[in-house]
Amino acid sequence: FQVKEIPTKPFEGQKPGTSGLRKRVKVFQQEHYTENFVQAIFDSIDAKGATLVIGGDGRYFSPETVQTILKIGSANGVAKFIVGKDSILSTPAASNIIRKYKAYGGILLTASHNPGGPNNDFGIKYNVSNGGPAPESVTNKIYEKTKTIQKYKVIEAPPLDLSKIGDFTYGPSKVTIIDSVADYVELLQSIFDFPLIKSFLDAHRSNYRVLFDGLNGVTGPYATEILVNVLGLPKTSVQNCVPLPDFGGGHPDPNLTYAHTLVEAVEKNGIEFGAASDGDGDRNMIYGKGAFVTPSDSVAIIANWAHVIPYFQKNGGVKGLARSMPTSKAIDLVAQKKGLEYFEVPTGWKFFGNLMDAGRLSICGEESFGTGSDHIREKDGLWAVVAWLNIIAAANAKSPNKLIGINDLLQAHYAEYGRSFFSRYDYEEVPSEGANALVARINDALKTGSLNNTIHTSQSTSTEFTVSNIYDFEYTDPIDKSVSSNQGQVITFSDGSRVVFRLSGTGSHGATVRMYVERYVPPEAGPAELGRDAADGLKGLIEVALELSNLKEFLGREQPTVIT
Ligand code: VG1
Ligand code: CO
Repeated sequence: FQVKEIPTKPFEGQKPGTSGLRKRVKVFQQEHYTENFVQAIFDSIDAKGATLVIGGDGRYFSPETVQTILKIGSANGVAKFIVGKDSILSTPAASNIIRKYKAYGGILLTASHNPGGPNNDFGIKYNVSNGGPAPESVTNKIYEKTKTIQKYKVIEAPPLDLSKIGDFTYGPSKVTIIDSVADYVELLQSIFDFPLIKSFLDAHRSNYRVLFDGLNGVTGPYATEILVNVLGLPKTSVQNCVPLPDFGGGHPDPNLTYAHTLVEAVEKNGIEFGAASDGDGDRNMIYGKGAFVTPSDSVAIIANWAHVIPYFQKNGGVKGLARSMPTSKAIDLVAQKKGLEYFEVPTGWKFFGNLMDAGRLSICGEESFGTGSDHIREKDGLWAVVAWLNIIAAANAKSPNKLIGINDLLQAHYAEYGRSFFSRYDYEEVPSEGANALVARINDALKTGSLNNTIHTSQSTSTEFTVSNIYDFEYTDPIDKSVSSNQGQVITFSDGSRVVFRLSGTGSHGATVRMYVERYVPPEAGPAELGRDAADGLKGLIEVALELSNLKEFLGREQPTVIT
């Protein structure tokens, strides 16, 4: 087979962000753009004779890109490709395939929750052999290669039909096209107590209904197999479960703003258990009638109930817990009570991988609707949904006379641990100058100490907040000692509240500023205080955060784009 070398020139800005390279489809469609990035991956790894997994969320431009990766990968010596049928593998499913078949790595075609279609986003992400996103040492190398690339290599072979499962040859390489769903469903069945969940759902057909919304993303076929075929729920338990290349024109992000199809259906029909996942299947939202679980609470509750999940009964139980820095400290309290080790890592799932590989971390989460465990090395939307079903079923097995729902578990958790009121304000696509000026202002206060011990009073609630400290979050990986700096600016207050400012690393263009606010209320405050609406419980702190940062002036925005 002839390997052809195609001359090219570097493109600017091919720097992988929090989770791979994400740009508009039109940017990827420029001549040589996608090829350059794919060759830069192969220039940064040693894939000769290796097995590589390819899959993604099925968004627009995925099938074309699979062919590009086959051409370039084969020319760079990849011995075998394992490809999801029709280029589909959810992010957690791909992580599982890499681990299960001991592949060298994988290339995931996704821009996660960003809208898809010819005028929206596409993305390419490289995962390493543990099944997790490549660490910064690898992504930095890829970026360096994109800056000097002069040529890429291709094999001249006809495009492969991605719709047929089986073993094929492609130039000098082998290709196995696999069922996208089967291995993943088998994995979840080995983790959770499916018989218990099924008997609970069977017994409560009329008074405990489930609705999962795939938001036309990749999870549809996975959720249908698990909920309808394995657990025997009616077909009406799933909606928007056919993956579409443009996600039906929607924004496949499971939060109260974008997952409105779920929220409306749950409210209209009074559904007890609702859930949704994002475009590539790694995020989740748990939302039942009158009960929204914030992701920070969700991971804490799963950790608190881990003993009812068979996976955590094996292998010596739960090892450690972790969260990303901006995520609320609810899970820390669970770790303290249970005497477990716990960690605070920078934003992005790649930072959990080393701890898991070292056997020190079992359950972790991010405030951005990411929850997961060491069963794979990505966050896992359907894992979280089935974890909640497992917990609900177990709680009800101990409560024969009263039906326990999501809200009961939430309130019981607050009564035991107290509640960390948490919210995030996103200011999307703001001018970079404004975003940088905001960062500079906080840095200045950090260096000069000008804000330390200053008292700020919220006008509407008359609450006082005294600044106790400001710092820039830096993380030293406990396993490989690598250091990640500038991971967000944290302002702490004397009552234990905190506000975090961070620039997003996943936007496809423009700057996005995130402001995270957290205020802890102890169990002694009582049910009325603990059960307040989050926006209400955080009102004073949000006012103070906006005032002392001058955010509105710097960004020229009165309101955030999204509040979660
Ligand atoms: C965002 C979230 C982060 C998450 C990342 C990838 O990153 O804040 O918690 O890990 O998206 O999620 P950023 O840098 O924009 O804040 V996904 O579902 O895109 O893989
Ligand atoms: Co995602």
